[in-house]
This record gives sequence, structure tokens and C-alpha cells, in this order.
Amino acid sequence: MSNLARFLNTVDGQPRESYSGRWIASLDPFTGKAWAEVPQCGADDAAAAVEAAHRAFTRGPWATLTATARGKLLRRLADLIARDAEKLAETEVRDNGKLLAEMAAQLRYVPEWFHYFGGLADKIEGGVIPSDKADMFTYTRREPLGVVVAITPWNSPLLLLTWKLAPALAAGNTVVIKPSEFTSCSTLALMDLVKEAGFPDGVVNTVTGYGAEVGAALVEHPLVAKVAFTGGDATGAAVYAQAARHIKHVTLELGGKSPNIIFDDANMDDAVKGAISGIFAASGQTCIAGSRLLVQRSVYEEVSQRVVAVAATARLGNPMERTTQVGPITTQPQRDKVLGFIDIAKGEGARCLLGGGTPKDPALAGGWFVEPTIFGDVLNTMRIAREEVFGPVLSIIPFEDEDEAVEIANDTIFGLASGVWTKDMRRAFKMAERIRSGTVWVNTYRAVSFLAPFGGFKKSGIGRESGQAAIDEYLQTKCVWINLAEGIPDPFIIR
Ligand code: TXE
Repeated sequence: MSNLARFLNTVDGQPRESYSGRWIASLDPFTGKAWAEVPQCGADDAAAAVEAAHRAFTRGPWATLTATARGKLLRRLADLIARDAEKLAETEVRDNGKLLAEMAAQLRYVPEWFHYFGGLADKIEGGVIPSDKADMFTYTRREPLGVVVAITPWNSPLLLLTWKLAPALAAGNTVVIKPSEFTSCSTLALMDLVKEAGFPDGVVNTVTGYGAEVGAALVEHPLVAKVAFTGGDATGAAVYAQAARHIKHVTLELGGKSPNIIFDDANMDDAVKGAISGIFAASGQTCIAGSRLLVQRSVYEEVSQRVVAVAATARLGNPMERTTQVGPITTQPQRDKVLGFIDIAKGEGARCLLGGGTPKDPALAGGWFVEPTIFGDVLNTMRIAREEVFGPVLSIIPFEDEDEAVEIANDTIFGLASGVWTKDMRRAFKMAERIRSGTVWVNTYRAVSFLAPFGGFKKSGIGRESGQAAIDEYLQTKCVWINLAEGIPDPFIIR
């Protein structure tokens, strides 16, 4: 047996290893070394978790719990997460290498989703339908879907899980979670709090393992009613196709190639900070990364120079230290992918203004670092401007006027987010209308909230997370007809 910390799954309220007895090492991106292990599950473990969730949905106490009691459980979980936020954040940082400052702030914010959706749980209402038929009383009920599978990625494991878990539970579903094989530990640690909060056994279960094995087995399972997925667009398309074969409900939150647009009338200090936070925060590993910086030609040189100057001062280092500004890339394959894109951009003729490789500092040698990298004179037709890199790599693209900014911004298969920097409010409203993305930020970037719907246009996804509408993604409508009269007329004719 190894001497690494071991995190176990929870199935039907019980701690579980995998049937195979195999383990996956969780690697610390700052050292490149294993620090913990999680069970390597297979299709048999996936089936056991789904069956437990299905039992809890159909026969357990959860099925008859009032919506108000469900809401209380969610709010209790919120309080426990708030209590343990720092500890959970540290576990996430060991797994994903993002800054402790950022993960701790996220974990302190996560409880708000459980409070918000806990509050919504007993406000799910049906309606009485006016009837065009005599003596007929018709009403709707809003009912949960059943077993929901939540598949999450490695960049913000608990935040992105929360966006699924809170509305799914508030709506009365049961859940099987499949975290990323690279960053499972914080999700497994959260399960202790789910138990402490008092959720009945089987309501929330976890199965760790590789996507192609355990993820695909979950999507395939006939007792699963819905898949809520966040990840890459290629995997999202595969999950969507597989779910379609079984007519399952799906929400997909996929990647982006978001335009961050600076006009010449913008507050330049703010715009430069917005450009930096859009791409270098979290080492660019966010779906909302503002990876295409569109700059009006009249200020193109000035903005490029200022963004380069600020990015050049970024302190790379140990993500656990509060003074670090840019941490490592979460996984080695992802680091290699980012470096590959840098080579592609150079080959395409983009001008490398900063970075372009791995840092030389020997103190960083063990970690999967990539230097903050900026390319100038990028054409929107280049691969570096079209494909999601998911790393600290910025492409700067010039434009002449509003029309051209809109044209370039929308010339992408994605549509997750966008930023507009201008002091002209007429222009701000117009741009917000014309850009095809699920979120538009004006004079800010990277703002999210439990109150605000989030999701993608085009290939960035289907469905919305957060905000009131998110709960609809976990409900279905039943229509009930009650005949108040006696005597059925002609049985061969539809009423
Ligand atoms: O993601 P995957 P990867 C993008 C980013 C990154 C690329 C690949 O561009 O470079 O995706 O990252 C599970 N059936 N994003 O490979 O494969 C997998 O185990 C069911 C954007 O890490 O999408 C993990 O739990 N599940 C993104 C989850 O899917 C499967 C965040 C996501 O992994 C599966 C992360 C299958 N066949 C990466 N194959 C964002 N939108 O924020 C894999 N999985």
C-alpha cells in the first residue's frame, strides 16, 4: 500500500474503493509529484452508483421529503462549506495548481449557490391551466428528472460542480458525480460535508476514474435521466451524441475563444487590467478566458505595449503562496498542448511579444509552468485565434471600428463570453446586443454570480447554469387532467 493520502468515493452513503482495487495518482502541478490517490473505477462501479442514486430517488426518504426540508439541507451544506472553505481550497490547489488566493475566494463564494438554490427549492410551482373543455380541471406539476450525472473538469472542480449540484438537488433529483481524473480529491472531501449536512444515503454519490471508462459508462446507463457536463468541446460533442442515443436530457458548458474588445475611448488603466485578468488569471485555464484581445487600431500599439509591460511583471511561483500571481498548468498533457499552440502561432507568423516557452527559473523546474505569452498582429484566421488553448496565451488583433469589431468577435465557432471596454454607453449597449455570446461584460471581465445565468451560444454549449432559469434544466413538466363530470362520451373520439 502506498503512503499517499487516499480519498474514497461515496456510494449509498458508504465510503468505497473501486471493484478493481486500482488507484489513480493525483499529481501536484507545482512539483509534478503524486500527493494523493483516488479509486480508479470502471463500469461496474458506475452502475453501482447509479443504482444507489436510483434507489434513493424512487424509494428512499428523499423521495417523500418536503421541498422545504430539501432546501434546509442545501443551506446546511452551504454553512459547512463556508466553515471548511480554506481546507477545501487547499485540497483543490494541491490537485489543480491554481492560486490559493483564487481557490479560497471561490470556496468562500460557493455556499451562496447552495443558499440560493436551497431558497428556490420550495418555490417550484406548477399552474392551473384554463380549460376549454367543460368539467375538466387541468394543472401542471414541476417534477425532478431522476438520476443526474454531473461530469466536471479540472480547472475549478467544486465551483463547476456546485453549479450543477445545487439546482439538481433543489429540484429533487439524485446525483452521481464524476470529477476529472486529474482533480478528484476536493469533490471526495466535499462528500464528508454532504453526509454531515444530513442528506439521505444515495442522494449524492461519486465515481472517480477516466472519462472513457467511467464517464462513458455513466452516460450510457439506462437509469440516468440527465447529464450535466462541463469540459472540452470535443468531449462535450461525444457526450451529447451518446446521450442522444438514449434521449437523455443534457446541459453542456464547453469552451470558448472569447473576444475582449478595447475601444480607443476606454479607461485605459482599467482596460489593460481587464485584458490581463481575462487571460493570465488562473493561467488562462478558464472557459471564459479573454484569449482574443481586440484593440482599436488607433490605440493598438499603446495597449499592446502596456499589456506586455504588466504581464512581464507577473510573479510565477508556488500557488500556495499569497504573493504568487501565475501558477502552473494543471496537467502535463495540458501544458504540452499549450506549448504546442505557441509553436503553431509562431509558425503561422504571429509576432511573439512576450514569453513563448517555459520559465528558466530553476525554482519552477518541477512544475508545469508556461510563461505568460502574448502574440501581436494575430489574424483571426490563424489557429491561435480559432481554437481554445486553455493556457496563458493572448492573441492581440487590431480592428478599425465597431462593425469590424463585431465581425471579428463573432467570427468563431464559440460564444461563451465577451468583454467590451468603452466609456460610450450607446456603444456599450449596441455591442452587448450585437455580440453572439452567453455573457457580455462591459468595463469588467470574469464576473460570475449565483444570480446570473451563465452558458454558451453556438459550440460553447447548451443550457444555462446559475440564476432562476438553471433550476428548469433539472425539472420536467407533468400535466394532470381531472374530469369532474361522470359519464365518458364517445370513447372513439379524442376529447
Ligand atoms: O477535458 P475533457 P480535458 C477544454 C480545454 C482543454 C480541453 C481538454 O481546451 O484543453 O478541454 O481538456 C470527462 N464520456 N476544457 O481533456 O475531456 C473527463 O474525465 C464522459 C474546457 O481535461 O472534456 C472529465 O471529468 N465523460 C473546460 C470531463 O469529462 C468524459 C474545462 C472533462 O474532460 C469522457 C476543461 C467521455 N467519453 C477543459 N471523456 C471548460 N469548459 O471550462 C472525458 N470525460
